Amino acid sequence: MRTLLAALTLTALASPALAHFQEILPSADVLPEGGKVTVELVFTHPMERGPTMDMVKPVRVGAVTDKGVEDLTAALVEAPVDGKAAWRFERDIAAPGAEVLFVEPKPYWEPAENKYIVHYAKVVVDGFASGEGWDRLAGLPVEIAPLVRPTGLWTGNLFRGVVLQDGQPVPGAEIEVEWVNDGSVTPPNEAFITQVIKADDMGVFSYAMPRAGWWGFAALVDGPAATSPDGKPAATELGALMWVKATDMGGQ
Ligand SMILES: [Cu+2]
Repeated sequence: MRTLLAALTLTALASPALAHFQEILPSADVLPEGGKVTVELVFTHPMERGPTMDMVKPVRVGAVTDKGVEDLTAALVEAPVDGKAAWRFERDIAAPGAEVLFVEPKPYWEPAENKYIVHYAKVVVDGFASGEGWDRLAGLPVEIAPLVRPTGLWTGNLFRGVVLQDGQPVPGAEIEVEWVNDGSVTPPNEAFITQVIKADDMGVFSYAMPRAGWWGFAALVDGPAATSPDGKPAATELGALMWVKATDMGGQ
C-alpha cells in the first residue's frame, strides 16, 4: 500500500503539469516572397498534444526589425484551442529581413507547483529569405540568444543558443526541449516527452533536432518571490522560449 501511494505521489509529481510550453508558432519560418504570416499563441504541452491551458490576453506581442521594436498587441485576435483561450495575429512582412516575433504573457498561476509561470517566447520569421537580422534581441527579461541562424534549418542540424537573464549569460541554466507533435510520434515513456539540457559555464547549450517540424527550447530560471492568489508565499518560474523549425532534406 505504501509502495502504491508512493507510486501515485510520484506519478502526480511527474505529471504533464511540469512541462508547460508557451507556443508562438508562425505559418512559416521563411517567406521567400514576403507577405502574410499567421502566428498562433497557445499555452500547451506540445509533445503530448495537450492538455491546453487557458491563456489570458498577453501583456504584449511585438516584432523586432531593423527599425526597432514594433508593438503588435492591437493585432491580437482570440482563437480558442480545445475550448481554452488562445490567440493569433497576422503580420505582413513587406521588406526583406528577419523579424523576431515575441510574446510577453500574463503570469499563469499553477497551483500544482505553487508558482507563477511567465514564458517569454519568440520565433524568427525571415522575409524574402534574407538571412539578415535573425540575431536581434527582443530585450526580454529572460531570452535565448541564438548562435545558429534559426531559419532554414535542416532536420538533424544542431541548434545552439545562449541563455540570458537581464542580458547576462546564465551558467548551468536548464533547458527543456519539446517537439510539436503532429500525432505521428508516441513517446515510448515519460522520459521521452521532454528532453533536458544543461547550459555550460557560459550559458551555452546545443541540441540536434532529430525530426522535421517545430522545436521549442524553454530555458527556465527562478524569478522573484511572489504571493499565491490565496495569500501564501509562492515562486515564479521565468521561461525564455525560442521556437525553431527543422525541415527534411529532399522531397519538398
Ligand atoms: Cu504542464
